[in-house]
Amino acid sequence: MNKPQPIYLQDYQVPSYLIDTVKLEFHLEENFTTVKSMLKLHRNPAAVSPNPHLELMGEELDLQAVILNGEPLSSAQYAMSKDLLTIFSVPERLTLEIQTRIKPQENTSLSGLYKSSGNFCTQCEAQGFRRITYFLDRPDVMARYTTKIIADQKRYPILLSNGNLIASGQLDNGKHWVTWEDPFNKPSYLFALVAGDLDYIEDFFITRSNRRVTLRIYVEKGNRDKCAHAMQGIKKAMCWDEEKFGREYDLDIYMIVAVSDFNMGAMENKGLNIFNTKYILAKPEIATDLDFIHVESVIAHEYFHNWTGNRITCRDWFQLSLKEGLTIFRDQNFTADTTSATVARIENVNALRISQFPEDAGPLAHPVRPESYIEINNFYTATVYNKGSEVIRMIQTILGEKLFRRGMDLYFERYDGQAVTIEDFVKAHEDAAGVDLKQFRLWYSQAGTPVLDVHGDYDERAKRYTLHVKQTCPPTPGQSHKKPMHIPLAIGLLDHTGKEIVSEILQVKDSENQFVFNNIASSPIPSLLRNFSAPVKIKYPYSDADLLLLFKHDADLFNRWEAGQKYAINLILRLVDDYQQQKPLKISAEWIAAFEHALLTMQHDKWLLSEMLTLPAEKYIAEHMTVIDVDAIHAVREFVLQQIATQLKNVFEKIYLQLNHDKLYEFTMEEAGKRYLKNLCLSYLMTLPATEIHENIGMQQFRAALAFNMTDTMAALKALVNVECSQRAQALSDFYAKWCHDALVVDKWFALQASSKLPGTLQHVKKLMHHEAFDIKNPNKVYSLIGAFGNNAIHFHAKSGEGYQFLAEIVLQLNALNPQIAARMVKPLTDWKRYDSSRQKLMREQLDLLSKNKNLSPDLFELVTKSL
Ligand code: B3K
Ligand code: ZN
Repeated sequence: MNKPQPIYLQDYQVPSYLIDTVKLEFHLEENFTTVKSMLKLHRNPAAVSPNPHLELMGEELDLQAVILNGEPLSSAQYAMSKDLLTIFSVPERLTLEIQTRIKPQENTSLSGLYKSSGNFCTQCEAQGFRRITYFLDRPDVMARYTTKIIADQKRYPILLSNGNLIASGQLDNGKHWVTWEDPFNKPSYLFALVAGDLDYIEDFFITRSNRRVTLRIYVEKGNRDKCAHAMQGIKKAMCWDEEKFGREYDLDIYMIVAVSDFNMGAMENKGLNIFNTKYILAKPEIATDLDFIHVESVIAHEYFHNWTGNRITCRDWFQLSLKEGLTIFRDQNFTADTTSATVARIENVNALRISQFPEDAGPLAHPVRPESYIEINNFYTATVYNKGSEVIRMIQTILGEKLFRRGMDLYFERYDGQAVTIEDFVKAHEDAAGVDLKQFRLWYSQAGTPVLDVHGDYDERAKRYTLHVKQTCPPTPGQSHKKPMHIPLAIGLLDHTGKEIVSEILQVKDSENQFVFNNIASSPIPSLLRNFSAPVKIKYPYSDADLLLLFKHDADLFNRWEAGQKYAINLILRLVDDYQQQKPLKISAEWIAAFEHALLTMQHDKWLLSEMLTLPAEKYIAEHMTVIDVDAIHAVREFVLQQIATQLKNVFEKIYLQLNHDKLYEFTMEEAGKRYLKNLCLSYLMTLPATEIHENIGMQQFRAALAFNMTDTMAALKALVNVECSQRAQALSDFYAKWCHDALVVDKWFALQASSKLPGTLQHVKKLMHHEAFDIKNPNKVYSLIGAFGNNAIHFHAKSGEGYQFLAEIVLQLNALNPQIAARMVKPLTDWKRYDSSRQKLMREQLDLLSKNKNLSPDLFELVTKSL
C-alpha cells in the first residue's frame, strides 16, 4: 500500500478550471445506479499553472463514457489513476459529458450515494461527491445544478434534490422522473439526492419580507407523529436568524429528510438537509428533555448553515472552522436565548473541557485552522467546531455586541456567493470595527490550551489591588514555542460579604500582565474568566473559603457554578492522593452546607441549581492529573456522591417527593427544570448503599414513566443499571420489551448498559454485539454500544488490557465497512501517554497492531500514526 500523503494549506492553488453549470441525471436501479453528468467549464483566468489538462476527482467509479464538446474521447486523450481522471489538452471552454456507474446498495461507508432502510440518500461533505461522478470536488468550485432523477414509482414515490422542483412526469415502464433546479451556486459538497417511500409533514413560514416558504420534514413510514417538535424548531430558528443576524431564508421550500443510517448528526445540503433520525424524531414517550433540546439545536445549526456555510462557503477544507465554528457559535446563542443562558453556557464549557481540552493536550492537537491533513474527515473535531466557536465569541467580547453585528453584516454583504477564508472573516470584523486583530489571529494558528497563572496583591495603605496575569501555552505537535495571545479576561472583584465592587473585561496580551485597581477598601476575592470569556485554563490559589463565597454570591451565575466545580476538583484531587496512599477519605461539612444552602435558596432556577449540584465528570477530573488514575478517580467521585447523599438524604427525599407527581409530560423549560432536579435527587439517593427503599422508588418511577415519559424512565433506569439490585435485570428487560420496535430508544438501552459501572460490563457488551437489535453497519448502534464503552473509563481501561483489545478488534472490523466511524471509535486509544506505564504499553500494543494492518484506511492511518 502507498502511504497516504498529507495535503498542506500552504500548497493551495486556485482551480485551473471553473464549472458554470452541472446537469445531472440519475437512473436509480436495484443493482446499480447510472449517473450522467454534463458540465460546462471554462478555464479560470486566475489559474496559476499553464497546465491545459483537466483533472477530475473520482473514487470507486465505473467510468462508462467521456464526451468532450460532443466527441467521445479516445483512450489516448485521457488517463485514469485510482482517484483521478486526467483529460489532456482541453480548450478554454468546454462541455464535458461523463457517464459513471455506481453501487449505492454496497456502499457501507455512508459517503456518496447509499441506501438506508431501502431509501437512497447522499452524504457529500467533505469529499463524497467524487464517489458519484468525476468532478472538481473542491469547495471553491461553485456551480449551478440541475438534477433529474429517474426511478421506479412504486418503490421510490418521493424523489428529491436541491432547490425547486421544475418538472416531473411518468414513463411507461413503471418509472417516473423529476427535475430539480437549484438557483444558487454551490460547491459539490452541498449536493443532495433522496429517493424513497417516505412520509412527510408540511407547514410554512412567512419571512420578514413576506415570502412564503414551504417547510417539509420527510421520514420513514410510521414516524410522522414524531416530527412536530422538529417542525416548531425550524420556525423558531428561522425567526431567530432574522432577528439576531438579519438573515432570511432564500428558497421557496426548505426540506429535511431523516434517515436512520447516518455518520454524523445532520448535513446542511442546500434546501435539502439530511438528518440522522436522532435529531428529528421526538415525542415525550421516546425522547428525553435533553433530546428535545438537542433536536432544536441541531435543526438550528443546519438551518443557520444556509448563510454561514452555503451562501458563503469555505475556499478549502483548512477553512472548515469558517463555517463550523461560526455556525456552532450561532446555534449556541440560539440555545442560550431560547432555554437558559447560564445553563447553555455551562453545557458549552463542559463539552469543551471534556472533548476539546484533551484533544488540545494530546497527539492529535491541531490549530482551529489546521495546516495539513491526510484525511479531512478527521478534522471535524471539537477544536474546529467548539474552540472555533469560542474564538468567535472572543471577537464578540472584544468588539462588543454592536460592533460585532456590524462586522457580521459586512461579512455577509462582502462575501455572499463566494468561497472564502478565515482571514476574510477576521478582516471583515477589523474593517467594520476599525480595530487591529493581528495578534488575535494567533488563535487560529496556534494549537494548545493557554494557561493563565493569576495572583493578586493588595496594598493596604494605598488601597490598591493588583492582578498579575501570566500566560503560557504548552507545546503541541509541530509547535514547540507559542507567542502570547490576545485573551479577553472578564473579571469581577468581590468584597468579603460577597458584594461586587468591580466588573471589567481585561485585555491580556503579553506574557506577563498587571492590572491595577484603585480605591479598593479591603483585600478582594477575584471572580476570574466570567462566563468563560476565553477557552483557557485558569490557575489561581483560591482557598476553600474563597470558593464557597463565590459559589454563594458571585453576581456572574456561570462563575457561581464554576466555583463549585473548582471546589469539587480540588477536593477530589486531594482525596485521590489520600486514596492512593490508602488513607481514610473525608469531606468537609462547609461544602455540604453550601450545597444545602443552594438547595434551599435556588429553587427558582432548578436548571441552574441542578447543574450546581452536579459533580465534574470523571473525564474532566482526569484532565487535572499528570498520570490519570481511572480507578482512584472513580472510587473517590463515587465516595463524594455517597457522602453528599448520606448527609443531605432528607432534603433530597423531600424535594424528590415534592417534584414527583404524575402530571402529563409537557416540554417546557419550567417542567424540564423540575424533572432535572427531581432526577438529580433520585440519582444521589440511589448511590446510598443497600437502601431498598430507594431502589423501590427508582423502580416505581421507572414503571410509572415507561409508557409516556422517557426523561423519567431513563433517569430511573440509569440509576438502576449502576446498582447491583434485584430490580436491575427486570427494568432492563421491561424496557426492551416495551421499546424494541423503536431503533432510537433501543440505542439508549445499549448505551446505558455499555456505560454501566458494575463489574462484567465488557463481557456484557460483547454479548450485546450479538443481540438481535445490534447492527455494526448502523452508526447509531456503534456509537451507542462501542462509543459508550470507549468512554466508560473504569472498564475500558481495565488493567488486563481486555478493553483495549476489544476496541481495537471492533475498529478493524469498522475499518473495512465505514472508515469514518472506525476513526471516531479509535480515539480513546490515542491518548495512551496519559496513563501509567503498564496501561501505556497495553494501549500501544493495540495501536501497533492496527498500524500494521495492510488495509488501513487513510482515516485510521492518520490517527494511528500520529498518536504512536
Ligand atoms: N457539515 C456537516 C458535517 C459533515 C461531516 C463530514 N465528515 C454537519 C454539520 O456540521 O453541520
Ligand atoms: Zn455544521
